[in-house]
Amino acid sequence: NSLYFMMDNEADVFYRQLPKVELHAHLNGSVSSQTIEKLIKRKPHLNIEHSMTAIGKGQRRTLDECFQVFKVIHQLVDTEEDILMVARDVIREFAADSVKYLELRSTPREEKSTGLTKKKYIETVIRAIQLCKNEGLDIDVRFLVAIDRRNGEKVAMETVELAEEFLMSSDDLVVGLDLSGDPTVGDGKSLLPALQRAKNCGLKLSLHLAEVPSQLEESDLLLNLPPDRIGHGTFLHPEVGGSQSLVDKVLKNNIPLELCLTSNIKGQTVPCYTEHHFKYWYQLGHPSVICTDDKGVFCTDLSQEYQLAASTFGLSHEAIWKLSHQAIDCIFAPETCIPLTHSVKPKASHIPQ
Ligand code: 6MZ
Repeated sequence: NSLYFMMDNEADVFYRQLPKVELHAHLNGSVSSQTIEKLIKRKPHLNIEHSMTAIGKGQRRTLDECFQVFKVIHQLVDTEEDILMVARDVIREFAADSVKYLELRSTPREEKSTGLTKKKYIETVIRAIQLCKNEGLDIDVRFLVAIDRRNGEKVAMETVELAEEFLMSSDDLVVGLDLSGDPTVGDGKSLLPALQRAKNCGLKLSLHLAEVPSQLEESDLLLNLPPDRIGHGTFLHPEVGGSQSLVDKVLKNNIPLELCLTSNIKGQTVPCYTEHHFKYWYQLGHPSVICTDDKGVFCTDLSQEYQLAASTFGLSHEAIWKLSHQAIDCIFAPETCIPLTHSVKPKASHIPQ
């Protein structure tokens, strides 16, 4: 499969220049190799090598091994200063890839040894977003506070309460909540009260659903909320062991899917690009948004993900424009405060014939 050997970050100019919307990007999974180098220099005593923080070209890992990689990165990012640098670098990199609207998500962490608190964590990400805005970068950035499912219902509820505070005070920068973390750990059902509370207070919900086959019962319950967007949804449809009733719930509520091709291949939840569930949902005409997931860990970027979708599924440049443009309908920022239609809307003259 020649696609498989595509050089990292090699997307051609059409995809690079395409104005894009990124809706599924975990902050600490998005750290580039350049930023990792800076972090390693700051913390030489950890003896972390770059090979421990990224899954390179042609490599695959089990999903479990992917989650070990995040633990290594978390060791490198444990102060306010680190978070500020990481968030600014990640935003600049997305902007340089012609991403015009970005929703970053991250799990607030507390680090007793450095004095980092969950509240400071969120404040620091917000400060990074504001600094990037002041720099004049052509990108509109919002933040989703993430719940790591392995931490259980109490932490989930505390996270929702924290997110609620920022929903009121962050000038519309905090717009929602993400449920993520190792899908083989924890119980989504027990998190329902926290998620319901988040929904009731106006936080938009993006939930990782059916990322692994064992999550179907839980996904069925979580779909009843319903969430505003679904992360991955790899095993929802009947062709891969899901069910028509799960698909019907997604269709009935018109819940967009955030689809991350390289992540699913490298994490081995999907056997090859041609079998990616993008095909199933795209053929149904269901809102499907191409995203990166963890551009640093999986050595990709959004241009490359669009190019992979195009070459795998035979999509024309025009179809790719449309796909990218339709992502605007799935963003969480309130419509009143986005100048997006100006910056993202493709001009007809830009679409190659
Ligand atoms: C589920 C994932 C993920 O929050 O420290 N995360 N959760 N599935 C995935 N598919 C590969 N990729 C990343 O970023 C890292 C965290 O994001 C979640 C995990 O909880 C991971 O620890 P933050 O910025």
